[in-house]
Amino acid sequence: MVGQEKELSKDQRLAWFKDAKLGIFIHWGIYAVNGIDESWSFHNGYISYDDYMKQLDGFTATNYNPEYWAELIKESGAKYTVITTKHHDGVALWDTKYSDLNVVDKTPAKRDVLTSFVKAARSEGLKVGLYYSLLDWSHPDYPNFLRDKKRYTDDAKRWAKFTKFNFGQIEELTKFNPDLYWFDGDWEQSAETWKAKEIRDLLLEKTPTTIINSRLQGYGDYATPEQGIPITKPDSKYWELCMTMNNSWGYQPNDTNYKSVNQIIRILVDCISMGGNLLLDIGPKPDGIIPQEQIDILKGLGRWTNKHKSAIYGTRAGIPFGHFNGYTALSKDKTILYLYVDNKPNGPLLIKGLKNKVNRAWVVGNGTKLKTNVVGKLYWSDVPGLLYIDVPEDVQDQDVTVIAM
Ligand code: JFZ
Repeated sequence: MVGQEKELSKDQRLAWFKDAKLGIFIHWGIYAVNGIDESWSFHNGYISYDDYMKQLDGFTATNYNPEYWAELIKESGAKYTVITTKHHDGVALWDTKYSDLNVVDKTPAKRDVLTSFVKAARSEGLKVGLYYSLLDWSHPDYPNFLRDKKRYTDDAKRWAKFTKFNFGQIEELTKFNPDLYWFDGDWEQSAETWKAKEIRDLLLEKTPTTIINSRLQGYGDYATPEQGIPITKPDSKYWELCMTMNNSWGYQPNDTNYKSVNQIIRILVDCISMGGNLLLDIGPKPDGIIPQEQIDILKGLGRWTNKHKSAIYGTRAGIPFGHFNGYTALSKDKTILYLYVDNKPNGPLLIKGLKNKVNRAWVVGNGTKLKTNVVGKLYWSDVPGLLYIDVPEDVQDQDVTVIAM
């Protein structure tokens, strides 16, 4: 049609996402004040709604340094970041004109903390994703409120008012031109009730390059398996595992059950080997300080990702498990096979049954050429039956050694 751009294909829009492999999720909200579950704590009755909302008075953002956040996220090796612009509690991090339940009007922070983060993240070259809860347990025209307590059922007028509000806030977010939308809370209504298709159309009209997660009732672009390590490859070309560092999304000082850097690297490698991304969550304090344990994890990850760039970004899922006792991935052009060695090998690595000729093997991050020993090579072929690779101790990584071949 004349004067109309052809819509970008899904593959074009998701190309950067497919290559990104690591993103950092940020759950920042008033729940960090008491260090309790985001939104769910009042929904499930662990705290009254009014007491939950008293946390507004403690959200100061006094030490909030969005440039530092962005630097740290970049340093971790992440290519994108997703921030909670509004969780189920309805408290917006930006200066929304559709409700005064936002950190500008209702907290001592007294300012929009979202705009500055988006700007800082973009200047670090990070793609920016906005998390937005479709359901809003604070809005007087939203039907569900506390568990077992409903405001109304079947009131088309009130739902229409809520829909107008929801589209208003979503339209405000489109002004950021997000690279990604991360919807949540879709399970309480149907696609038709949310007007999920209209939401999708609006987002793509405003930002034709944007991508949308799966929690938009079937109108998303990629799958979002949550927590629990994906045991098998998700049935989707594009996916992202989102995961906490401890057991909480937001800041909870009592939760000290952090995974080690080594564990997180192995989970990242698990995702990479299956062609997906890891979206790793941090939960800053109400004053904007990122807890030290989380900083240490981001930096620890950064040490490993920085050393192994070629074996992370732009890679594709690896070969079937039967060939190698560990995780593998392939380069985009499928000429390089990466082996992730997540324990100290007690002898040479064994790769079996490859159908390709192996020219050389080396250690990613320091380039050391490795000795290979082919056993069982067929007389009429260059293809090895059993291929042994020696990985001397002094070239091994403290966490996961990566061999390229
Ligand atoms: C949602 C939120 O309710 C939660 O507070 C947090 O923000 C998390 C990232 O997302 O929780 C979900 C959503 C979907 C599933 C599980 C928890 N799910 O599909 O299994």
